[in-house]
Amino acid sequence: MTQTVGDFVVERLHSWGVRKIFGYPGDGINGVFGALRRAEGKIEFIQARHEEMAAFMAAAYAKFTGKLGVCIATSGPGAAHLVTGLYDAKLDHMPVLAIVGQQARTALGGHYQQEIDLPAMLRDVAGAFVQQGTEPAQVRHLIDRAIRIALGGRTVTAIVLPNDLQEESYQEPPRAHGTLHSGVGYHPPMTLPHQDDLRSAADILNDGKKVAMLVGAGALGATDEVIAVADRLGAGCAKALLGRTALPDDLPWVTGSIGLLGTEPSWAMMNECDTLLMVGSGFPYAEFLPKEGQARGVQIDLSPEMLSLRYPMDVNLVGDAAETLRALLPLLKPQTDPGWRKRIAAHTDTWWKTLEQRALQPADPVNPQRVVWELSPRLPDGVIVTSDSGSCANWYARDLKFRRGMMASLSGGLASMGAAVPYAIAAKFAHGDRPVIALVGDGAMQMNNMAELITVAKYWRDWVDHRWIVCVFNNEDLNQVTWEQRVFEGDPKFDASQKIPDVPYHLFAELIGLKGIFCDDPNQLGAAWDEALAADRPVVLEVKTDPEVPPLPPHITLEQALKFGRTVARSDPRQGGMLAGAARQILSSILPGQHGSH
Ligand SMILES: Cc1ncc(C[n+]2csc(CCOP(=O)(O)OP(=O)(O)O)c2C)c(N)n1
Ligand SMILES: [Mg+2]
Repeated sequence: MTQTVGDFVVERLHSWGVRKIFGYPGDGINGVFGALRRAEGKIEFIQARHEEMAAFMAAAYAKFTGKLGVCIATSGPGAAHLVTGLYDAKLDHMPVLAIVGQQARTALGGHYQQEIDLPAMLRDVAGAFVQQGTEPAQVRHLIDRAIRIALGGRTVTAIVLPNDLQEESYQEPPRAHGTLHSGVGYHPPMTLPHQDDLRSAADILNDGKKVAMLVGAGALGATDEVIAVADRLGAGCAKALLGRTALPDDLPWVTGSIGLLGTEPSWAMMNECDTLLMVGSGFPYAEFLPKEGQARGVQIDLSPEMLSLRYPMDVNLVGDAAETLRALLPLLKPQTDPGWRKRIAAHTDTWWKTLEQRALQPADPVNPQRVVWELSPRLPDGVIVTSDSGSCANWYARDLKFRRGMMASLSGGLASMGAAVPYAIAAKFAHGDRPVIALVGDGAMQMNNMAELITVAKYWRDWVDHRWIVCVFNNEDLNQVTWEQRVFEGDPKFDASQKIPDVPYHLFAELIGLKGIFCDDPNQLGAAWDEALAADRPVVLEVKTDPEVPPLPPHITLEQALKFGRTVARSDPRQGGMLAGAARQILSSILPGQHGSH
């Protein structure tokens, strides 16, 4: 049989090392799906319930493997569904290729069914490279360029393939004017700053008496190097959300997360430092970094576009985190005064006790912090944890104590709801031998994560390790927004917008052949986690949590406190419970060791 363009696409992807594609079919892309079938498993197709979920999976697959993520969808609605997941990849700098179908070349421009201007639609999200194929001899360089640009630029690219083109016989480009003869392959460079610039950076860091470090996703592969540099400088280190596992949380000088979902010691360290060393992070909120002029700064990032963006740095280094820190280390003088680091460690130690106090506060019925607090010591070695956007991201950011060798991620830059389950599915396709745990709010569950449990039911038997758990925080509320409205806007809870139906998530799990566990007793949480982790199949652990426990930022400004006060003065429908919840949380942070009034 002659090779079709579809066959060639599959063959070329295989030559590039692609072994898994996440997606959903349709007649706009049938020519490639036929080719996938004919290729007999050379590339595994993973069927999601929705194209957006397939794009989240491709993004997460890239995050958890370091390889290209690939997603595929049909023309029109299928391609449009991909877009949010593609933005997730783009904002978190993940290499993802989207392959989408299109109506036949002969129909384009004809207001044809399912015809939308896909290159125009994809222009922003896949702006680094988006092309619609028109000729068989063009397809080779479209694939080669789309993949190389995605990998080289750590970004999203897209190829649009009209369905009649996919069915045509493939032709290699003839040796003629107006043709391209591209090839396969890409190896990322070792990126290292010049020695002079490293010395300038070292001078600043050596001058520092109180060095604060901030590491992000770019430092995930540089754990040893970050530790070595921090030890040499006597520094403390905070972690941006996507760099949550860059450092284990049992090191005393690791202050944990930073930002709205961050910790008090991170906040204090940034306010008191005289020097800032930022590595591989695009952490967005400048108000959590030192005040301008307070600290001298050095930043290391692979991408020049991320340098000196949130804080005006004295030295901006373009480089790979591990290599650059390794090259910097011999230029750094050991810090002789242990005082700064001791202070950070003491504050961090107190903070962990505060978190425990907060987690153990009584609630109605279960304190959501305690759900994560109880999970923390039970995290299995090598676990991959994902979180959705919502109040559980606070507990994910603050309360989990990650150890070395674990992985974790969420939709960081886009902070989209609905990513935790597809991320957790992709984690299994990336590392089938590792246990996976997803933390998800009930709103995000209803939005799309619930349907994606059907994908879990379809595939879990293929996974070497069957431990796959989604923990649902059933608070019948879009709680993160409820609290944002209260604290930042001074608005009371708006039931029409915030309240969501109570759904028996654990029973849905049972209905589709997974295990369901329900917990509404804080004293049973530990046993519930143990049961989930010992199960012989994927589990939905549904916990009935209290929406009146505030996901408080690490510090509350006076202005916010005043707005909060005004909210309470107006009639919030949950005034009593909320006040009690907030008071308990605040009291337990001010007076660690004391329990707030119930
Ligand atoms: C796609 C999308 N829509 C809306 C939002 C805004 N948003 C952020 S968190 C949140 C509420 C999430 O509710 P739920 O999943 O129930 O978690 P909870 O905060 O109640 O724990 C909303 C609406 C978003 N981040 N993403
Ligand atoms: Mg909720």
